[in-house]
Amino acid sequence: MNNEHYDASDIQVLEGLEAVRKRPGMYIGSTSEKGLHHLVWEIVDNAIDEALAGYCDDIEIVINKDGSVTVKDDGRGIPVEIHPKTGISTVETVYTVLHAGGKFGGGGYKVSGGLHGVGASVVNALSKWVEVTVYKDGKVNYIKFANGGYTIQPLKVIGECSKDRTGTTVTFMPDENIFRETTTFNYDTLKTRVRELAFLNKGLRIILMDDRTSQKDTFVYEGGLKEFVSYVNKNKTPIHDDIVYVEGKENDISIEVALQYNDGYNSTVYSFVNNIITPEGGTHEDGVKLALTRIINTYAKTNKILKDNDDPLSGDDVREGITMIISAKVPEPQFEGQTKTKLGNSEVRKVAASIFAKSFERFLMEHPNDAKVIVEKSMTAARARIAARRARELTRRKGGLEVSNFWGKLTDCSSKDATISEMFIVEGDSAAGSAKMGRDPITQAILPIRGKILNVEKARLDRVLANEEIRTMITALGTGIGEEFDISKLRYYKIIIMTDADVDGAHIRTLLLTLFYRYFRPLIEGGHIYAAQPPLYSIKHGKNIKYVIDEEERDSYLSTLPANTKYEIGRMKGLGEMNPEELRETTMGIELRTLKQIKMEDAIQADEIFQLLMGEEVEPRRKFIEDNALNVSNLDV
Ligand code: 0RA
Repeated sequence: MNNEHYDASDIQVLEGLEAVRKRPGMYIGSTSEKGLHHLVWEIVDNAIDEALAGYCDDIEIVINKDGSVTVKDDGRGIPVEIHPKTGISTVETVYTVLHAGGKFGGGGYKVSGGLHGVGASVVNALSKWVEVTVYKDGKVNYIKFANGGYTIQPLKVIGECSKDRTGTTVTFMPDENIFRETTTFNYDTLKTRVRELAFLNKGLRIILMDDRTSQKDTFVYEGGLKEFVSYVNKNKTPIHDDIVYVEGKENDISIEVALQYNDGYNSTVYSFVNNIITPEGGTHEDGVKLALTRIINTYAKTNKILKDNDDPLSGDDVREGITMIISAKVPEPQFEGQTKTKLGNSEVRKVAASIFAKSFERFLMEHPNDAKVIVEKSMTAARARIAARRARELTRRKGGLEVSNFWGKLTDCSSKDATISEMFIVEGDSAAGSAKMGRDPITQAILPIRGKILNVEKARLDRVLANEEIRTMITALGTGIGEEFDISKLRYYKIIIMTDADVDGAHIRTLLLTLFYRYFRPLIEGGHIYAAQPPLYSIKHGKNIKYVIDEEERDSYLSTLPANTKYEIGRMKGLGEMNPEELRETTMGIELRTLKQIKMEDAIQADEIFQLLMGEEVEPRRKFIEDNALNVSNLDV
């Protein structure tokens, strides 16, 4: 450390970074793989801000051979002159003073990065070393930090460059003492987000490179959100050709929307604020949805498609089969909601609604054929909604969504405490029989299902509700479905899918996951859905028998046995062939079982994969299977 360079005020600065190192989770969410990748986004956000301000067209992100990451932009370059408040260069200030980011840029800077946006100094605090090079005014400026933010080389000019060359290049090496799980960057994780950022910032070119593997991708979308919608719809069948595209700005709030309808029944709406996804929606999304419903109703009435005594089309009706992406840029976003991902600024609702309404109304007038298809789709959805309501009212009179022989199907647990209760959804009657005898009757309920349930990806709500098997499940879960879903009524905190370890079992599990994803998503988000892991092999040696769930576990267990041990490996058959004790010991009992918790990291990717695996289009599915077949071992025939 260069002592001469530090004075009393620097002590405070370093205390700030020390606070980041003590509680990294407060600044980057966690120190897991996700938190590690967050470092890249903090740096990239700064470059994107420079792009949004109109000074930068190209961003390059490189995973270097040594595992560090470089982010290079062609913006104006971080200011290098002495900062009046700190007495050190502005670039050093930005990298060493917590929360310095926006304040030092002056008016208007820092639109993006709304959620965490704490920036460069946090990355510095959590890195082994950071190098920053600024190209500006014909000079190449260089500064280096190490060991969590200490300046080991104060800013100095190390060369000259052409007067028109400007920009900032940052390289950082994450600190393995902070990121104890992993410090290895994942190319595909970066790629997904980089593609999204390119969609969200039209015309911006982002190059992603991996020097470890020589992979490289360039993302630039002149069409912005319009191309984002095409991308999301790539495995769906659109019902009109022209994508609706709206862009506008009022009172410093920019709104951009693109949408297109497909022949499916799901509504896929993604909204963003300052480039950050808002899974809980908020005022920007509300405004656009309100306007969509209003304009379609007005159009349907004016054109006498909707009669005077018809019920108006509901929000759900006009969003059936829609793919819509909303991107708002808001100067001072306020985030609310459980996960702080819901936009709260009330002024945005009106701006979003008015900008969208004007353009969408015009789109419908100028594209009468598209308008007709869209309105008719909404009308059909409304009819199905009314039919579904009648079906529900009918069954409700018989008592809830109850199915005639429901209580004969479910073997409930005796505890009424949902937090300790588990429901096993079990494939096949004989497996369910063993499960009933092998369970803990106080906390474990058994619901048998017979083979393949309805694929809800290809059915509308009325058909889903008419399906016996699914109704049994809804009654058992207790939460209700669709508009009536209420998580506080959940009867089991763990819902465990228990299917055979073969292809049919995997298919049934996927069908169940599709149902949970489309109709009970909060159960996935809340971590309530699990997959049981029935063993694939048994290893007998002497009097011992050990069950393992895959080849890897088998081999690692075998390697622990003394060299001359005699053992016998058995391939387990289906769940139905295990006796109750085996089932309890290997798969159900909380002492020895392993459960896989089903998680959803990225809603956009999850949607894509469900559509691909379960949707109407066959060709993309065939291709996916072909591309992935080599990754699959152990295919039962
Ligand atoms: C504030 C003011 C100016 C540039 C920047 C910030 C800036 C910051 C970053 C961070 C990464 N890349 C960046 N590029 C620019 C303008 C300074 C001037 O006009 O001299």
